[in-house]
Amino acid sequence: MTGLVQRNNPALDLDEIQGDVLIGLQKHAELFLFFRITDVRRFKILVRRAVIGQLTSTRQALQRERIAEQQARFDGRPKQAWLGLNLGFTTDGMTQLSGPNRARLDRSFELGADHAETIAALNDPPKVHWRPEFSERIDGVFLIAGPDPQFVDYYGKRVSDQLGGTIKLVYSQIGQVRPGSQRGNEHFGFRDGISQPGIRGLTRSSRPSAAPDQGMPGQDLIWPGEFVLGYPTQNPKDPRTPGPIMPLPAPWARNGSYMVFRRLKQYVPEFRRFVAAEAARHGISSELLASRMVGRWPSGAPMVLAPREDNARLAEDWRRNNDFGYAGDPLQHACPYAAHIRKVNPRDDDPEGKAAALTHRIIRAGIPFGPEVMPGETKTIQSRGLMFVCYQASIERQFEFIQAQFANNPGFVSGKKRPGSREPVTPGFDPIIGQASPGMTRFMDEPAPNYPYGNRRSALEMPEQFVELTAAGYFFMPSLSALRSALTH
Ligand code: N7H
Repeated sequence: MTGLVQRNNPALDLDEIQGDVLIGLQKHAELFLFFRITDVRRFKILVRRAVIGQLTSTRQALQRERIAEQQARFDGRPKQAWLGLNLGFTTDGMTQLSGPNRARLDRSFELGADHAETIAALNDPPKVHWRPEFSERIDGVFLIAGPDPQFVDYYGKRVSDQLGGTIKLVYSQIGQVRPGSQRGNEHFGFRDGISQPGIRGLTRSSRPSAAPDQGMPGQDLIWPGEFVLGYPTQNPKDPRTPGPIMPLPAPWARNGSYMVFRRLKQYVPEFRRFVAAEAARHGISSELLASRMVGRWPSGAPMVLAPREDNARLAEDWRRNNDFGYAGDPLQHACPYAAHIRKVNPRDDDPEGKAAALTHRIIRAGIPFGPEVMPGETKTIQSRGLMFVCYQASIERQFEFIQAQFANNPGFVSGKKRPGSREPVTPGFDPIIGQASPGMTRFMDEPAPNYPYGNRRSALEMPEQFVELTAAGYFFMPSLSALRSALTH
């Protein structure tokens, strides 16, 4: 077994875990190829013969990351045209490979993203409103990452050719980083990819003696079993000591991970118009209102550290841009309780406690899709949004918990009181990704600031949804040796 050991931390099988899971494939463009297996026997042979050797491991992704960081120090842009290739299977795909009596995996995975029970639990739009291709059976997905759309398109065709008619392409979509000054931003114009959990055994502490439990300042180190099967998980009572290793459904499941995929369409002109009108009504700037909905400014500077105005220097400083909690803002003066980042990662504000909050973390690896807003596009004409991807060891306790118990739950975070009173606060929905149950209108508390103090009550009603689910899937990302042996023999 090979691995990277750090203090008492677990050694990770870097050659076994697929590269997108913990590190992320290097991607300026990424093709998602959703397919159905049409000839299982030949598919297995061809995967073994032609595909497995091309799959990107965590070790490769890590090496590339280090090279890219070195190069960025010189002239800002990586020079290599790296192909990143990963492969995952749905529950149907796993059954194709291993037969109907196969071992059962995570409960939510087995149910599937498109099951009526899942849709109801997450307040997702009914399947008839999804991309029509998702009404067909989907067995798996290839993630093909590279420097530009032409490159990933070329390699997508090559992988399909190498599988020589043993798969049928069901749906494909290319994601791409946004151009020019919007590079690194999602379509509403906010910097993305700042806050990710650190991984014990992989992420180095930037201050090993002062803060051994953090990677970069503010980045909690999480036990790898939260994201990869077969390792110690978080202990919900103590963030430092490991929790149990979850029992494996089968020996080959070790080093596998669950990927949640969601194609989230963003209504950008509609979002801008709504924010402008509501900001005017509340007597604040559009930028301030949008930032209070997100919890960070467009540059990425966190509201908690920069409550009045954007601060690009703070945003670019990796030692400061994620180093905060919410305990110092108990009355939501700086950042509303409902702000997207405060909802989805409550940090030290979670009533369950900080250690328990760390059992609901995810590793995000999405990419924007679709064209830029065209001049004069006052209503969304062309589809654009986020190919949202996240990894975890339990879909139920991680992604689904965040979506259902935090983002869609107006009562979360609970236990808050109005300043100087005992009146309880209902924070409202996550204004970015929160989804109300049918017939209910989304709202959030305190869109207008009371910074540094004050008692002006304000509320925002959001009859429109600015982020709309248009397709979803749950995938198992097996280890490379599971793909080489148990799943393809
Ligand atoms: Fe979110 N946005 O632009 O508003 N997200 N997100 N997300 N998100 C984050 O910290 C956004 C979505 C998380 O640790 C930032 O990297 C948009 C889903 C988590 O403080 C911004 C969409 C889920 C974090 C956005 C979307 C999450 C996070 C700040 C959909 C899970 C880290 C940049 C179109 C259910 C929070 C950063 C932390 C950050 C936006 C989707 C979760 C700007 C537009 C579906 C855990």
